[in-house]
Amino acid sequence: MSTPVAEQTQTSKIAPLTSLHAWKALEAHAQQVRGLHLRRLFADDPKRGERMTAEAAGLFLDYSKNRITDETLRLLLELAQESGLKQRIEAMFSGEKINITEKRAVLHVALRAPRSESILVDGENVVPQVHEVLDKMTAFSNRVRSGEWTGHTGKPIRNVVNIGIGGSDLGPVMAYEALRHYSRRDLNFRFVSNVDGTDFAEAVHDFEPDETLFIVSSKTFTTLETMTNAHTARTWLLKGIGGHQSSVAKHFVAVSTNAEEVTKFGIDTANMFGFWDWVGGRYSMDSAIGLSTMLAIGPDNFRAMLEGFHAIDEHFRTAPFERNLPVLLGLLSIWYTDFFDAQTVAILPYEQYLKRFPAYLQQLTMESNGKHVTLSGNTVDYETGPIYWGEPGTNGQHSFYQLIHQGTRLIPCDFLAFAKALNPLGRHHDMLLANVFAQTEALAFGKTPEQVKAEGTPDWLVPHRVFEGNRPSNTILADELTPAALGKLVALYEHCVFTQGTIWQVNSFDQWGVELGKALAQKIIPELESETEPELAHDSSTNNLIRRYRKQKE
Ligand code: G6Q
Repeated sequence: MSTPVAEQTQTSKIAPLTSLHAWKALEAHAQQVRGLHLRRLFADDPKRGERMTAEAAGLFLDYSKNRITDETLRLLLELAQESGLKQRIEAMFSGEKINITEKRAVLHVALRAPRSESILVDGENVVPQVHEVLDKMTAFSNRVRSGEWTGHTGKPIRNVVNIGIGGSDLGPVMAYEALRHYSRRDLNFRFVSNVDGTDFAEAVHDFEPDETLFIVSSKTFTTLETMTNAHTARTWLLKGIGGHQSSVAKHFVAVSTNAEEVTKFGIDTANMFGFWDWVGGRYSMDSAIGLSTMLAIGPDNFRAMLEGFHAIDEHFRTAPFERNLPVLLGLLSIWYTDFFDAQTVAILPYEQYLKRFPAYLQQLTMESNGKHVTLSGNTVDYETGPIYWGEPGTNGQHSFYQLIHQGTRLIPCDFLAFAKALNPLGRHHDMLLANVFAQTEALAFGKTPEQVKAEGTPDWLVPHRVFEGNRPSNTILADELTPAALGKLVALYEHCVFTQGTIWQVNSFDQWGVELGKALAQKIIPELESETEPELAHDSSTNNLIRRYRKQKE
């Protein structure tokens, strides 16, 4: 049997990462650079802050405050070349089945391809299908937003509840929060994901069933949490509307790849919005999974978001690596993860609307690159996906920034900010941005004992008030948080993840750890629910916890 092309691209042509010339050179180079301070690097090159920048589609990246020299960059770029990044990008964009463990193409880029483009999967152009679904979403959104779509009692929809989890929740929640400024304020949007009944109960507690639309978002339509919440929602609706089964069609729509299960649930497939197995959950916020986003911000804004995504897709595919934003971001994170033992990356948006962006990126990055086996099935002997985390600024400054400034760990940070405020209020925005610039400056340059003493600090207090500096950060500046800007930012990180995954030689597109979670509880559920004392065959701790719970819940 011949090896599929995608496998050849990654597994047979590329030598193990640590045997690559650039990798070995980086190991040696890291020893020399480790002792270099950003103070020195900036002092030696007065133009560094202007030179080490790159711009694409209105996103400006300043990466000068990183612990790198021109040589570091040269070697990292060589690593990208040697790792076959260019070929791998082409393989993704041309629909090759690069998700080898699930034998699937990876084509979230097709979700934002213009109508005129052609992307083939198994010989079929998928772009027309993408636009067909977008058009269906548009027609539906217009009907709901105009009040033409009415509920069972003839009232227009005022409340929209997205039921989904993981990739079918985090993107919709993040996008709704991020683009709230553009959303219809007379429509309420809520998101139910957790199987904890509180999530559903709180989401609907002030809603009238006959004004509420549920979007059941689930690629597989079999996910325990989502299906449990969907059934609870149906019961809630029917109870509130007097048990009329026919009301389900007016109050439930589905976003799924599984028409059979959607029909079984009782949703008419006419009200089902499809997507495809080549869209991974965490890469799906711009597919029909974004239906709640479109309902909130309207079809035109949704399409503007897609154009933003597409602009960065084109940039990623065509820009030389030394000016390629996702490639640069990806390479810098590899530099710290593998050569500085950094374990995390902090995402710090100085934009209140992006408050869920770090949570969104946690899934995108950690589910994609939280892998320890290469595409050829070997265990890696280097670190892969770092932990992504963060909070919006300036709030984080009053809590965990202490550790970033003066702790013992190296935490590379991405600062995100916008030149224009969506809610300009007095001096607020200048203050906000002043904090971004001040933080990156303080992290990089710190404060020496001499400077602290010169401020009149008593000797005993000096060590406590010294800031070593040399803490790396990127600053990403854009003009204004528009739908297009959000699309650009998400695509930037999607392709950064792709760059990392390619170099680490892992499959960024499967999630067997998540699949495990989906199966694990199934065995225990009947043991918790059974009327009679179940025979338990777990370890003694799990057996004991189950018995205790059964007793306590009575
Ligand atoms: C995403 C993951 C995972 C998935 C959820 C929901 O990449 O695969 O987070 O999105 O488990 O799955 P369903 O959409 O099938 O319900």
